[in-house]
Amino acid sequence: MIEETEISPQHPRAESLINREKLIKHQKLGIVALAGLIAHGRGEAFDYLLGEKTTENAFKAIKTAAATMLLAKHPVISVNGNAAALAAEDIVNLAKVTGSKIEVNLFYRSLERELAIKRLLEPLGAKEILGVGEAASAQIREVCSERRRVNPRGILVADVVLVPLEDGDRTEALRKMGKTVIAIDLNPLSRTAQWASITIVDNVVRALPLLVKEASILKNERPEKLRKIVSDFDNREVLAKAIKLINQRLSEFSRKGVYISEVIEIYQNLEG
Ligand code: PTJ
Repeated sequence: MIEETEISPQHPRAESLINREKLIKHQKLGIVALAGLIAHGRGEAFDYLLGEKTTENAFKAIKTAAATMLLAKHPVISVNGNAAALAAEDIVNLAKVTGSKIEVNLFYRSLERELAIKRLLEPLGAKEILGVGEAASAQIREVCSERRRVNPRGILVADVVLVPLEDGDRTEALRKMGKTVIAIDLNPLSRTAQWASITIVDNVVRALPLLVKEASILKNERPEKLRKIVSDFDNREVLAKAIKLINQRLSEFSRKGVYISEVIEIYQNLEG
């Protein structure tokens, strides 16, 4: 029996605390790596700086990602512990809408964790989960971690790979193999964010449902329209805007001293 801390919906940071509890629960269930909790904390810090909402800039990347997945021949959604814990249902729905395969690919690889993720996704309607155990029989030599082990019918032959939040060097290797990589990463400065073809600088919790929605809308559009969305997209601009947003917000708050509006009001009343 896994004990869960009850979060009051009245708590000003209820949503953030609920997501944190999800991570803790799924860590105890053997789905999230211990380091996944640290990774989540890093994400939370960037989310704070970005304003904890999907920006117009992120939405542009989401729309382009949806169009890219719909145009792809072999799209694959790569799933790790954190993504499974935070957005299992959205991952399965996205796979259905875009005709993508789902492949488990872990940094802290163990058969137990792969099976636990498979058991989480299958009851939600996932048809086939690639990358579990011996099925990940191919290797991407350029990748320096256990993430190098991939399925020969999945990531190895994919033309488009979606990587919701992850570490380091794999995106670079996949790009160098000629694949289009869509990353969801709250840190616009991370190697993954910088190397991706399309970087969605947003929380997977907000970005994935929007990606499912956009893909459902765009599914009925003609390929020319989808191709136009993709060709109009500039990832460097998206990254620059995300960094600029953090910069602007920090400059503004450093000028005011505080950023919570109620606190500003109290200070102003005291001054008045
Ligand atoms: O499940 P495994 O074994 O594959 O391991 C997964 C983790 C996440 C532990 C592993 O990939 C890792 O160590 O990742 P990093 O290096 O901590 O990088 C995670 C990145 O995701 C950081 O740039 C975070 O800012 C970002 N991030 C964390 N939570 C979220 C996020 N981005 C979007 N949404 C989030 N909820």
